[in-house]
Amino acid sequence: MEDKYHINVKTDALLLVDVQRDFCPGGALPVLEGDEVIPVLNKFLSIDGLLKIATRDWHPPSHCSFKAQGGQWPPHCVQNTPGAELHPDLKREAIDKVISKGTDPDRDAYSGFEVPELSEALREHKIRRLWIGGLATEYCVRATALDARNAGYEVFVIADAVRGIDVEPGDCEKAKQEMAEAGIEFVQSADILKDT
Ligand code: VGL
Ligand code: ZN
Repeated sequence: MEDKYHINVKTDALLLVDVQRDFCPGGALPVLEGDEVIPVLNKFLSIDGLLKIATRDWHPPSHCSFKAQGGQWPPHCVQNTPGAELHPDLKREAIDKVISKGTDPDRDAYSGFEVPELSEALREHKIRRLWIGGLATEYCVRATALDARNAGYEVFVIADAVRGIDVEPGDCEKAKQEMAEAGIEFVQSADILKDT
């Protein structure tokens, strides 16, 4: 196996994007098969010594992205509601840090890098590479991965640990192409975890 698909716990971090109840089946803005990312991500959450950071969409009740305010989405991930919780099947106790985004009522924030705390934590731990999984592929995963790349990180998306919404058919595929063109690699979890 190529070395680059080995996780190096010293300089790599796992970044989980918005693995919340509302983005999973039964939630307010469900992503098809969104919960299927959970068993895959739980394997990465079991890796000792790896820095594990999760973002969560954490909106005030009258967030600008909600339809009542003229936005695109049904109300979702409203602060302190059950739908905003990280999914209970996720190995939540292994997560080192949870970063809330989308908290400003007047601004959407698809990327975790809009919150300075994320870069600060990565810098503090001298992280150089990110393994990213979560929801949704063409929104928050895309925005987070592209920002990470622009910030100079080496970025891998765990291909079987992301799912998208596809508001228009092909949206997900387009986002994947865009990420690939930015130098982001898509890797199957089995190829990463083969010999861990
Ligand atoms: C997201 C739509 C609205 C996401 C967040 O996490 O991808 N998508 N808010
Ligand atoms: Zn949102």
